[in-house]
Parts: sequence; C-alpha cells; structure tokens
Amino acid sequence: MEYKRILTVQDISCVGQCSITVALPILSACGIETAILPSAVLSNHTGGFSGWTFADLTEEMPKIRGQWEKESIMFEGVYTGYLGSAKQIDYVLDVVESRLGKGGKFICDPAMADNGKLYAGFDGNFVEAMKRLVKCADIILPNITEACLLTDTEYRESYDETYIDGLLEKLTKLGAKTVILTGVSYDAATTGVVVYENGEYRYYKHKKVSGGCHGTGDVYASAFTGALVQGISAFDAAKIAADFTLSCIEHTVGDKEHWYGVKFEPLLGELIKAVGVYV
Ligand code: PXL
Repeated sequence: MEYKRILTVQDISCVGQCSITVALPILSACGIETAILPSAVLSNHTGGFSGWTFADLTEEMPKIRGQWEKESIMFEGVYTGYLGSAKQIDYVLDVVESRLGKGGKFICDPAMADNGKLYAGFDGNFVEAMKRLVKCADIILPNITEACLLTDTEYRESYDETYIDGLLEKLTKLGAKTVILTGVSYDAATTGVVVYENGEYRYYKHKKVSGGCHGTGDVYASAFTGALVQGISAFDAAKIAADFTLSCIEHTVGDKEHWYGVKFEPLLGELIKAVGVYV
C-alpha cells in the first residue's frame, strides 16, 4: 500500500459524529494520512439539536495556507465537506490551487442540503459560491437535493430515470469530471449511487434501510475518498463506500437514542478488509 497524505477541509462539530470527527477515523482506516483545515468549530452539528455555537474560521484559512507555502507542504488529494461561509469558498479554491500536488485529486462533497432543504445557516449566496467550487473539482459527491440546488433544478421526492439523467447531464456541464450522485432510489426497497465517469453512467443499487440517520453523507464521502486515494476506481470506491455506509446504518437505526449520527466505529474493520481486497 503506497503511503499518501491528503487534506480534508470541513468543520469540527465537537459532538454529533459528522465532518472531521468522522473523516479522520475513516480515512485512517483506509491507510491515508489526513491533515485538516477546519472551516468552523461548532458545539454540535445543526441537524436536529435545538441550538449550537459557531466559531467561523474563514480568516484563518489564508494564514494557514501562507504558512504551508513557507514550509512547502503539499497534499496528494484535497477532500472538502461542510464549509463555514461563502467567502471561505474562495479561500478553499486558493488552497487547492496552491497545495494540491500534481496528479492529486480534488474531491468535493457539496455538503449543504438534504431532503429538499438547505442546512440551517446556508442561503442562495452560499449555493452560488458552491457552484464555483464544484466547477474546479475532479470528483463531486452531491445528494439529489444538492444536485438540484447546484443545477437550478426543481427538487422532487419521486422521480424516474429521465429526471436523474437530466440532473447528471447538468452536473457534468458544471465542470466536474466525475459525478457520484448519492441516494438515488427508484423503488421503496432499494437505493443506490449513480457514477458518471468518462461519458458513462453506472448504477450501484443496494438495500434501503428505512429510518435513516444523520451524518451518512459524511461517512459515505470519507469512505469513498479513502478508497479512491488508495488507487481504487471511482465505481469500486463508490461500491465500497455504499456497502460500508449501509452496514453502519443497519447497526445504528435500531438505537432510537442515537439519532444524531452513525455508529460507524465498530464497522471500521469491514472497511479495512474491503479496501484491502483491492490494494
Ligand atoms: O453532516 C453534514 C453536516 C456537517 N457539519 C455540520 C452540519 C451538518 C449537517 O447538518 O450541521 C455543522
């Protein structure tokens, strides 16, 4: 296994199993060294708690980048998730431009919405800035809500393949080379992910678990990134991430006290094995 170092840019939610607290253990399990650029520090995430504290780290970003430039610190991949402000997105673009090594991939999870709604605290201005980030990414991982916002498409709860194909076509026109569209479900029993790469669409379908839980997008994007950075193809990385996320959801949904996140830790061994099959 080649040893690689990447950078992840997302928030620190102190409690709630999302963002950096999920990305670090999952990327470590995949064998990847991961540096962090925190976008904000929150007491807990914004999805379901009655309130939260929020320390915006936007103005730290250019200072941190400047220091990394002095030290000639480069990364073999950059993976972005939940960002703290629209202004920050331009700083993140500077980091990608300056610190991503040749041949490294920029993976962007436009984490900003789900179930037809923007997360608390985001607005149209943030969506417009996210469109600029997505344009520069090698790989994007939107869910259907995010895909609709990025392409100015009406969100629908039920849809058919024509609607999804239209969404994918518009997403590719945005500029990202590879699109991983998550949470695509054509019937009540199954869901899956559509992978668009090199002009070809492939669908990986698996069982749908009712109930769902918060933070599954971060588990998915982190596992996908870990597998991809290890040299696994986008489709196989999408499959590994889907199987792992499904196991984690199955392990979590029965526990009604655990609504705020995914109990992924006991399943990390499965992810290590799945990545190990390929590398
Ligand atoms: O899981 C996405 C996410 C990340 N970070 C914060 C969030 C959310 C979703 O609600 O609130 C702070």
